Amino acid sequence: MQRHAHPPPAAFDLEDFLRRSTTAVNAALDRYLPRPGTRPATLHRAMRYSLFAGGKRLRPALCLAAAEACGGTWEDALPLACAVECIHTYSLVHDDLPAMDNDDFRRGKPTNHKVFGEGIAILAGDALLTIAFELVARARGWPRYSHRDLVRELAEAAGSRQLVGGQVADLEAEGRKVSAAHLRYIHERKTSALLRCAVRLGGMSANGTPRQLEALSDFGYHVGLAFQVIDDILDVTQSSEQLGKTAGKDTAAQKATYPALVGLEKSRQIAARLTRRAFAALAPFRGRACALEALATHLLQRNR
Ligand code: GRG
Repeated sequence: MQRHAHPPPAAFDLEDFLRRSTTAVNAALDRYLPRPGTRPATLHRAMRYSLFAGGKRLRPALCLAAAEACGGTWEDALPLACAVECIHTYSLVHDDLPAMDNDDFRRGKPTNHKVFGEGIAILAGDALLTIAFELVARARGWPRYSHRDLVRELAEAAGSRQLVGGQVADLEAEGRKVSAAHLRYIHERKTSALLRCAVRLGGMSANGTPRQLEALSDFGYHVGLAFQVIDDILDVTQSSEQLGKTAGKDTAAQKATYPALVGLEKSRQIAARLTRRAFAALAPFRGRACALEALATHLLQRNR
């Protein structure tokens, strides 16, 4: 019998939560993005093409769930949840470029540069990155967190020491033997930083206390690491159809991954251990973080 990493959250309907959060996020993104016909129309169509290509919307869901845990509203958190999704989508568009991972499929569709050409794909990524900060400016400020704090939070997570830095380390590790410590360094930056940022921004949108923000950081950090370990496992165990992106690319590109370093079984144990650490971080919420708990379980058990 499969042992649970932790008790599954009782009586929380995650499917319903994800359906509602995805609907709310999609509607907000549609409102925030320039209409597809706005000049230059090709650029705006390209931005919308990747943004509405069917991503799982996990980062915005984490942001909204964190806002709930701190007693906030979705309405206040939505601009920030959408900002994170814009950054995430930009990173995927650029990651798929021939100069990077050179991928033809993403979110079950041809990649942005396959449809719009490399030049427009680069610019669509640039514009998605930029609009994220416009969305932060649209959020309200809170007594504990000004716009300056929100901008800094997002910029640090997306910048050269985190997301982009992680991508550089990932590129440089290709074809090389890396230690477990270096692999963690890469995962902290290229994946965990933005998930951590998503939950922190959710907490900030609810004017969360410093203690709550600390707990969310700890949760986001561990859930983010688990997310990438699972992503690496799925790359070798699932089909391209199931994932909506080319499976088996990590092995082909000789990427540094946990399955390559320690094998599948040990990787699964590592992901479960990281998820348990994420659960433990939620203790200060005393049961008010059931959406976050359910999401952490879901991220560990996902198959795409
Ligand atoms: C600056 C040129 C330039 C490029 C930056 C920062 C960057 C490119 C890429 C980020 C690296 C990256 C793609 C990390 C992987 C994170 C990850 C596991 C993404 C998949 O997330 P899901 O499964 O995807 O949530 P969906 O499509 O469902 O949103």
